[in-house]
Amino acid sequence: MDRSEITDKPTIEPYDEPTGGWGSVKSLVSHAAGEGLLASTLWSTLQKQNKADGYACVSCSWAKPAKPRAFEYCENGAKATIWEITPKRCDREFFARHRVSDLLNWTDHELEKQGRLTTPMRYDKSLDQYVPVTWADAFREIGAELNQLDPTSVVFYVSGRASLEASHMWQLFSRIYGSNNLPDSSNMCHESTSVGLPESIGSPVGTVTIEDFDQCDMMFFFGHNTGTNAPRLLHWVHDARKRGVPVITFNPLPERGLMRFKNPQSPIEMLSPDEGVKMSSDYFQLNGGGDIAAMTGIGKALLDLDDTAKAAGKKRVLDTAFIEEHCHDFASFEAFLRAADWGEIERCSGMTRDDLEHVARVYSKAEKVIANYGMGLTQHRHGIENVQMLVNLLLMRGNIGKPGAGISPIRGHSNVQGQRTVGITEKTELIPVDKFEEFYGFTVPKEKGLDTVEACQGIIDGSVKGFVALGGNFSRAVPETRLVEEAWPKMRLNVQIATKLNRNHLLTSEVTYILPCLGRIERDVQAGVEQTVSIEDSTACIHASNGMREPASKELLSEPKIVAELAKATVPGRSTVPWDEWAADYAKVRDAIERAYPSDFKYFNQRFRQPGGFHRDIGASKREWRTDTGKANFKTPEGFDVNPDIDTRPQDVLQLMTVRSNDQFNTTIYGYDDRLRGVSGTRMVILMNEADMRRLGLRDDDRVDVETHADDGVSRRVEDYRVHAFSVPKGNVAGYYPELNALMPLWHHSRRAHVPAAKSIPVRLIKRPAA
Ligand SMILES: Nc1nc2c(c(=O)[nH]1)N[C@H]1C(S)=C(S)[C@@H](COP(=O)(O)OP(=O)(O)OC[C@H]3O[C@@H](n4cnc5c(=O)[nH]c(N)nc54)[C@H](O)[C@@H]3O)O[C@H]1N2
Ligand SMILES: Nc1nc2c(c(=O)[nH]1)N[C@H]1C(S)=C(S)[C@@H](COP(=O)(O)OP(=O)(O)OC[C@H]3O[C@@H](n4cnc5c(=O)[nH]c(N)nc54)[C@H](O)[C@@H]3O)O[C@H]1N2
Ligand SMILES: [Mo]
Repeated sequence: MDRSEITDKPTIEPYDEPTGGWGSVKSLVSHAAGEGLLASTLWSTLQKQNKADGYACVSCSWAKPAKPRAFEYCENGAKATIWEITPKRCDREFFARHRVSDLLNWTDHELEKQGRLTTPMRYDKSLDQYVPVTWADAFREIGAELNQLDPTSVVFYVSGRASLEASHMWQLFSRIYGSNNLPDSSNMCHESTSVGLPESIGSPVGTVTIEDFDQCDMMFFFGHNTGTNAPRLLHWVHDARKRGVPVITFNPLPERGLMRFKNPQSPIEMLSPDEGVKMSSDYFQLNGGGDIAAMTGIGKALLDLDDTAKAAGKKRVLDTAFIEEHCHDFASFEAFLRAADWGEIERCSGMTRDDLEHVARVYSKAEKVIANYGMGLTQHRHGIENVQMLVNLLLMRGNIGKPGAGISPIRGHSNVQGQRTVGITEKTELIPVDKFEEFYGFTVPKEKGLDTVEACQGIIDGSVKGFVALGGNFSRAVPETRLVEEAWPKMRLNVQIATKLNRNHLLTSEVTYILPCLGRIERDVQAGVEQTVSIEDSTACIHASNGMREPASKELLSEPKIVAELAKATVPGRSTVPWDEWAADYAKVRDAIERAYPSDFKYFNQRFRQPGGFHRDIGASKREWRTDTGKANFKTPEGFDVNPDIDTRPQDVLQLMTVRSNDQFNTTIYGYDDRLRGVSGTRMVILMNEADMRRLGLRDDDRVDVETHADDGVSRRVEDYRVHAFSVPKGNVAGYYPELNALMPLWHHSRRAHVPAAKSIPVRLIKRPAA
């Protein structure tokens, strides 16, 4: 049951204030008070957030500049900090008071709200309770259990927060044990990027640095809610707008952050009565899934401009020298653009030809262009094609591999990008197999492991028997909630290394453990010495992170320590990895990372503390194309269809995008307000176009059940949502993740990349009789 609604009188009203501003300050103060956190403690902690001698924020992955602002944090980063340093404790007394079957009726918010986990716990089936266990017993039993299982039937999930050190150790442990089943949250997030960009430009990550943001003369934003999910980036957008740089945004929803912004760190702006800076010079509410069509229109209009320039003997609009020297197969792409039909482009994108031609004209005048994007592009059936299409647009005008320009996937979790860099992947071709085998004297299993979608499939069909998680809330984040939750107890082993209690911990298996760990903001002392960890941000820059707070409990162990102990208990003597030495001194893990990945991590220990961190070696940003053709590849999409394999023609089928509120971090729900969209007091709402409401006989506040439109024999339904008119294109509806994941079919994912297509779920609304 999902009791996400906490007030009887939720409200949904237009929110006209800019992002930042006093609303943001008020929200922070009330969150700190709600957690019982002293304001002085919060402010003294925040002074160190994203500073070279401090800790890397546990919220988003946006870049951390060498010269930080006095307050290099944002409303949502501060909320994440409050949530981690809360004085509340979910301790052994809590578990003694509550049965697991009762806790299963609690909301995500109520569960995490109990505070930090303090003690290792083991599930006791006869009591239906978690009971305390010693670390030694936990490691011994988990090791013995793992050795009873076929390694290929065990999944080692990682959420994107764990450090480079913990992540590198984790994947070695899993592979020595015999499993390449290393899905991570990236599988649900930017995997469309990780598959799409290498094919296009030979780099799995973006090509921009923050210096590029200072120099660009135009920016695109596709499908990213920057004001909520990477708010610090707004400072760079703000600066660019003050320089007169055009920023053109494509998003079905009117997201405040990219409309108006007031810098909460600028007293002058805060005190001025005006409405804040207009962040997007043009904001287009295109159809959900309409991006390929829109980008085709822009590309087609660029060709027209180029034809005209060429005929008049003027400077070409296409960067023909770049295309000639650096690109492969422009001809097929050009043919696709020329053949595309404007009527079809307008219908699929929901934009007019005039608007698309306007965008092309603005783009044709800019010399240094950055294209930013988020889940609005990656979480679709054609997620890869979306990403590659955006690269195509940049390539047409030579906007990759020069200062001030490039492709900018805005990553999610604070170290999700880095985890891939140091070996977290189910694909063995992406890791230095020979080196691991040579350095540590074991044989890396060669068959591909399970990604997130495949792991869910295995849990549902019973072939996955064990699940070990380094953070995250897997069952809640993935599609097909009902089937995954029903199948979970059939597994033999469930081990969750975590900081806060969540629903996945309550899906018990035969043997179930919660292992509480230090958070990144906490001091981590090993062998008497304070340790530093490291993370990679969205711009492929590696930073040090030093914990500063006292640990939430004396019993907590660090993630590297837990991984080392699990490995010692499970695979003793099966490799020469010096687990104890590594757990006692993380600098040694960094040396090991440098040995395995010398070009990215040269002089790792010497460089990672420097302000601003150091950059990885990204070939495409130097116009070295590490692709199959040795050039940047234009990739031609198949067509514009959002749901190519579902018949969405029936009139009552709507396309649901599941998004984050301003009051959550993924499955962590801080509260029930989404201030920037004017929603307060509820998460159980479907935002929809007024014309669709009339057509379907619905009015504001009517109650509906929502059902997935799919012909696969599985029933998927959520109940008792309220509908509300909102500014969203016809045919599209929006609501909140993770509650709506129950509607997402497992097979409904980005083709090839397997990112669940959370932004284009075909649904029907069924009106409930008035209560
Ligand atoms: N405070 C906070 N910060 C976070 C997170 C959080 O939950 N809270 N999560 C972190 C993580 S893991 C991630 S991955 C990122 C996520 O950051 P975002 O990528 O911003 O994620 P979403 O909230 O899913 O929002 C996606 C945006 O895409 C738009 N959109 C939906 N469908 C389409 C479409 O078809 N086309 C276009 N052009 N736009 C579309 C939506 O309206 C929305 O504005 O944020 C990270 N940072
Ligand atoms: N429908 C829909 N589904 C989605 C998405 C969507 O937009 N729509 N977005 C997808 C995306 S982009 C992502 S990234 C996934 C997120 O999926 P996950 O990364 O699995 O989920 P989180 O909610 O970030 O995980 C929260 C839990 O992590 C634990 N935790 C927090 N800090 C730490 C720490 O320092 N160490 C450890 N060990 N544990 C810690 C806490 O116990 C907390 O309960 O969800 C995906 N699912
Ligand atoms: Mo993510």
